[in-house]
Amino acid sequence: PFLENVVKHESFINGQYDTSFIDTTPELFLFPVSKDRGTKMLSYIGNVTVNGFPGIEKKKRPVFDEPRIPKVSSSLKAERGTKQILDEQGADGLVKWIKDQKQVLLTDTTFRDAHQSLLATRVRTIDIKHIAEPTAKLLPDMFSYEMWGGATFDVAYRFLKEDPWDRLLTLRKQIPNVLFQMLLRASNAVGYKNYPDNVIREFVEKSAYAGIDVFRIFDSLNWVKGMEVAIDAVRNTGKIAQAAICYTGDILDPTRKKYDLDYYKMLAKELEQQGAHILAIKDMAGLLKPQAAYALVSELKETIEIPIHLHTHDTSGNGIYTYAKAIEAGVDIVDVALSSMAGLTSQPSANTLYYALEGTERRPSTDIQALEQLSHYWEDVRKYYQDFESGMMSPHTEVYQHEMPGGQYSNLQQQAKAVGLGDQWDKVKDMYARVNQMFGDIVKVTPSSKVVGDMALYMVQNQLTEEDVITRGQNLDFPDSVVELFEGYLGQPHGGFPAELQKAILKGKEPITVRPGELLEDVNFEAIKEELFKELGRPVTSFEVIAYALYPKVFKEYTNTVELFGDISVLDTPTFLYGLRLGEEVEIEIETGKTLIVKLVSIGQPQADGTRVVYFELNGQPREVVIKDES
Ligand code: 3PY
Ligand code: ZN
Repeated sequence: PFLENVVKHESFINGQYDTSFIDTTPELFLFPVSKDRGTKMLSYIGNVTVNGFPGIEKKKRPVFDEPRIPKVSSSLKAERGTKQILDEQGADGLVKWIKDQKQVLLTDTTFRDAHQSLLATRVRTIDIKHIAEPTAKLLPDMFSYEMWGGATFDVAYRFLKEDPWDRLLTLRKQIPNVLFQMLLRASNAVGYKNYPDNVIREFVEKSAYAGIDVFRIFDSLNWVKGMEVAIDAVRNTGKIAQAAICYTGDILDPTRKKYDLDYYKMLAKELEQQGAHILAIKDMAGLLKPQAAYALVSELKETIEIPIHLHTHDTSGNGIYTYAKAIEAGVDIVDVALSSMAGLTSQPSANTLYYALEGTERRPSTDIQALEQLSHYWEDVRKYYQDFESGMMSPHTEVYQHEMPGGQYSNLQQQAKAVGLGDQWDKVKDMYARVNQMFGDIVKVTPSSKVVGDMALYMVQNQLTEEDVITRGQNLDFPDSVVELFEGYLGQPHGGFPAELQKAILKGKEPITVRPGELLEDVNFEAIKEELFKELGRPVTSFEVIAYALYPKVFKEYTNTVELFGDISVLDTPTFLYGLRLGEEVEIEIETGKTLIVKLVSIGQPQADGTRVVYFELNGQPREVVIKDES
């Protein structure tokens, strides 16, 4: 069946393949399966119906409306866009094109940061897939879609039990015209710690191969040395290296001198010299106030030649005003989300910005009706994920005090709930700000923000003060992430670590000051491949090898789940999260042209061994599965 798959593959037939074709084309390994896929699927549905979905309160499946998918003719071809400019004119051609634009260009973050920030990154591939083609056709003039990276990579394996590479490969097929952008945490890749250099290089290469065009690279401490390998790796692929300065503090506040205009100008200059094609200002918490945005963008425009791309979060409610001022100062590109997925901890709304710029020559050429139609779809789909909403209902100017990144807010809140601190969320936010000061006022963005969050949870949980940490440090068992930060394994913060605190946390251990990648041994990909081959009993793709190199435990748990339940990414989201109501029926397309019709008939009483029999109809035939009742 393998050879059959190869010769039938579209890229093979069209001659679009090279030596990595087999390695990087996972669908070649999709053979007809012998195990009963139907039974596995019923086990999953039975299980989630009886026990609920991990991390959210168990409840009866709510009733949802069918999402409104805009009607776009299937014979209409997606217009040529920025993807064609990059492919035909290369990175320098694209940069020149950006500079020639009068309008402000837009990156749509709906597929990544918007849901990372509003819905704890839980949006599944199937919901993006259903709107991908209409999006390509309705919004061909976006600069890029940010659709991968950041937390989406591990969340896909960890919680959604789906393969993030599939998302990238599938969407790339459906969106051929607009650049795909990802968020890359430099030496931390899409993880929470520094990885060996060869892992970073391999990950970048495979991501580029699978479809990423623009890599937004940042270091969580703004340590340029930590970004060198990633920038170089991206440049080697011929794709766009967009290097970011992470914005923290407040350049307008004369009492906060640590991160002033000169600091950001110096960073921007260094990144340009490192080979960045575009500079990003990554305002991950939404701290950049309107006048500060004007000052920062104006000064950077004088300092560097490369285009500037601004990213913010609308947490404070000032997002559109900040963008308006940055646009006035000449920013080239800004990040927005479709309005139903915008605002609050997400990006400012594309729709709103369009109207805000009416009457100016910088208004984007985007079709406002298209933005509205696509927004309807997301308004409906967002309801599926209601249990992952943060509960923030209105602008939250407190962010200027706690400085928590938008992408972290709903995730840390989930973490707090998980350790029983759900009702002490105000305390956790306050402690987050105090920990930042204790750490010497550091840049807070993944993973440094996670360390601050871990420490804040730890201190609230154990009722510790800053003083306790210093005086009782020798006897405290600090979270691993905190120790690693102070050991220097996330790099070096601007101004160094506070010495006394570092001593208390390291308990005599010597910190490192070199780039962690210089000390970490290369990963042996061949050995991983062999190990996985033995374990999974099937050929392994290089996508899977790199996923394992980044997240061994998470990847294995994912493959175990697939073993148990099959490919559950094909389930519609209501069924995936809530199972079925009694008498309810769903259609599940397990592969093109192969559909299962599943009806939940009844759920048996709990038995002495803690199990229940769940009765279904599968394609009209009665079937039953035994489920362990976890309640
Ligand atoms: C991430 O690294 O995931 C972020 O979104 C940081 O802002
Ligand atoms: Zn962000």
